[in-house]
Amino acid sequence: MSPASGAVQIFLDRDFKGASATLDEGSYDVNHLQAGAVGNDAISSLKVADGYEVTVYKDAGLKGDSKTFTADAAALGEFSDTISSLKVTKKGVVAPAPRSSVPRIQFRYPDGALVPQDIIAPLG
Ligand SMILES: [Ca+2]
Repeated sequence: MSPASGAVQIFLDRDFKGASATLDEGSYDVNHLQAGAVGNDAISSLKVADGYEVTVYKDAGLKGDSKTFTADAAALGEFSDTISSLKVTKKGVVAPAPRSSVPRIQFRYPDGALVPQDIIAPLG
């Protein structure tokens, strides 16, 4: 199944029951969870939309033991009621290649100031 909307749906109870919250792509820290309907150390099941994955962490700040889910999970095992932060990403997205191979051409503004490298380097 897929969430009705958003990339990931989290639930207070196992088997997709109880209070829930829908999350879009991004990172969520303990304060986000505390402000939501589910809360900190409370997630017990979750749904993941096609093309997304969610990495959950036992501690705040995307730290501590972690596990990545790429599909719906009706129970979270040792992660049940422990999750304090999480990250929702598109599945299979890898970090861009290092830029070390980009030619280091330098440009200057008319006043002589060096244009920052990142502005002129091609993406990826
Ligand atoms: Ca925790």
